[in-house]
Amino acid sequence: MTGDLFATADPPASGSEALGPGAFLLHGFAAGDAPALWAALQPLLAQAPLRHMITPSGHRMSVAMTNCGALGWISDRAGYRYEPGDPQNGRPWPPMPALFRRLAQAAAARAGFPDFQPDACLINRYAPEARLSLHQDRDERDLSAPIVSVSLGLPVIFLWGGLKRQEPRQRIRLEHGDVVVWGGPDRLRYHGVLPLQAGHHALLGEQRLNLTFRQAR
Ligand code: MD3
Ligand code: FE
Repeated sequence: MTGDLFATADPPASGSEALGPGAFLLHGFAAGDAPALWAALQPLLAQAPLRHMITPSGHRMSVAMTNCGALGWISDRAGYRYEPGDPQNGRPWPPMPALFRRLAQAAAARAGFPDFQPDACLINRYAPEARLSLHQDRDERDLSAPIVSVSLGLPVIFLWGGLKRQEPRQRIRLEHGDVVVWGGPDRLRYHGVLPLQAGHHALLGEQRLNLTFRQAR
C-alpha cells in the first residue's frame, strides 16, 4: 500500500448544499481565509467602529454594525439606506479589502452568479444574546444581484422564511467559515438570526461576525 496517508481522515467540512433554487450554502468555503479575514478586519474596525444602530421606530439593534466598501448600509430615525460614509462621524467607510471582494466573487461564481460586483460590505457583530429579527433585504437598487454572506466565529441558528412574513421558517445552523449565496427567487425571502448562545471560538473569542456583500447600486 502506497501513500494513502489520509484515507481514513475526516473529510473536510466542504461541499455545497442547495437551500433553494437561488440559495447555496457553501460549507467551510471561507474557513481557509478566516485568519486573513480576521487580520484585515482589525484596522478596518479601528477606522469604522462597530455601533448599535437605531431603527426608524427608535429601537437600538442588539447587533453592532459597520461597513466597508464604496457604500454602507445604515439605519437611523430617518430610515434604512446606503451611505458613502458613516453619518455619525462624517468619515467615508474604509475601502473593501481585495481579499474580501475576491472571496465574495468566487462564492457568487460558484453559485452561478459570475457577474457579481459587490460595492458594499455590511459587518455584523453578535455578542451573546444578540439577534436579528425577521426582515427582508430590499434596500439595494438591483435585486437581481445576489447577497453573499460569510460567517465567522461562534455558530448561530439562522431563520429562513418565505416571501411573506407569515410563512413557516426553516432553521439552518451557520458555522465559522460558511458562505451562503442568496439570489434569484430566494433573494427576497424573509430571514433572521436567533439569539447568539455564549461560547468560545478559537480565532474570534466570544462573538460571531457576519459579513454580507451587496451590490447596492
Ligand atoms: C437571505 N444578516 O445583514 S446572513 C443582514 O447573520 C442579515 O448577520 C444575517 O440578514 C447575519 O441583512 C444573515 C444571511 C443572509 C443575508 C442576506 C439575505 C440571508 C439572506 C438576503 C436575502 C435572503
Ligand atoms: Fe438580511
